[in-house]
Amino acid sequence: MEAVNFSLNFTLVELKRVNMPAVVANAMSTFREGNEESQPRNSQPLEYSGSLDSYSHNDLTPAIGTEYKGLQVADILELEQCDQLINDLAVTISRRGVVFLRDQDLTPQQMQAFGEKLSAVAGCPESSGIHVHPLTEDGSELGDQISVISSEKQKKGGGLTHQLSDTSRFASVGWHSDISFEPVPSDYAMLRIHTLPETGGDTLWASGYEVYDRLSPEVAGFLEGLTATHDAKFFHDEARRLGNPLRKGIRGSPLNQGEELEAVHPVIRTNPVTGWKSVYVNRGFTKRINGVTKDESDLLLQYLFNLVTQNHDAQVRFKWNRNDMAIWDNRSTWHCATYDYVEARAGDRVCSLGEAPYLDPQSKSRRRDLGEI
Ligand SMILES: O=C(O)CCC(=O)C(=O)O
Ligand SMILES: [Fe+2]
Repeated sequence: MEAVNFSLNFTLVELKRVNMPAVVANAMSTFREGNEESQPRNSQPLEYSGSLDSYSHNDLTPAIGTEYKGLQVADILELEQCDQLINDLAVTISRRGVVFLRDQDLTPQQMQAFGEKLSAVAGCPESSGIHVHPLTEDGSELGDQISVISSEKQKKGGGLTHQLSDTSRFASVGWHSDISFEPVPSDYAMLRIHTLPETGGDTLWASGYEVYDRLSPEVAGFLEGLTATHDAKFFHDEARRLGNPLRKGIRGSPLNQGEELEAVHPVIRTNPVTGWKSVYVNRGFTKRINGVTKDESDLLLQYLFNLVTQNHDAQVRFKWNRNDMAIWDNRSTWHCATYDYVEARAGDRVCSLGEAPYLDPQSKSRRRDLGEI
């Protein structure tokens, strides 16, 4: 059995930055993982300018989640200072993990335009666009880049909870970060629920920054040298069950194609918008921590998943009203739907792609950066 390396002497995967000044290229060379064809455009965290301060808002918990009232995304798209507002929204979403915008009057197409703009303003690589889910049907009603979240599909065995499979019946089985099985996964995702039951169907989010801050420096340092394999091979079964062929072409980035549905990412990643470290493994897609034994991997993953599900002070639970929209940063949060209702529940969803995940060992813990520890 190979000894587990608890020291900080990890092999660095060197990143070469194309067309970057030498000083930045040197700084980038210490990054772990990442991909030179899919790097963030900003080399420093983004700054908040204060343009959203005049909108009524409140933090739903200290760790995660901010709600805005009276802010209409469709209006922002038309304003002269659109880019500044979207910059501040990106910073707020990335810092707070998830933002809730009540009662949004916008079409799925406006949602898509907004998703593209948000991701670009936040510095996604040129090669990243809106994701096309591998299960999206060809010729879908709203186009390839808008997914429909629907309880009817779920009943046919769709989604992460595989209701037709012999799987755990713990509600917490559904915690995930969107599409982490792609080499270039999501930066932001947004969901607007337009059809909902009288009660039930809440969604929960948890903070990857806060979970990172629950680790001792020793264990955090150890995990910072590791990668994990994320895998969505179960989508092959699901595609068969739903009778749709899997999408094997480009799914929003030239790096996301084919039928492998598997990717290797650092266990701890840096969010380029905040510069903060986050735990990046999830119950839905992460199957294996690499370079350790299977037993060690199972133990480590279970521990990290427990930190997500058992720390309700790292979570926020959102109760939807009709046409509310949530926008979250998939690099630094997990989320979990609640299937406690029988009526119909449906909404539209857009998921943009960010950078290939990387770890900048110089990046900070959220609490340390905020002066809380
Ligand atoms: O239905 C929900 O509440 C969440 C669905 C989901 O996981 C997503 O939109 O990414
Ligand atoms: Fe999701």
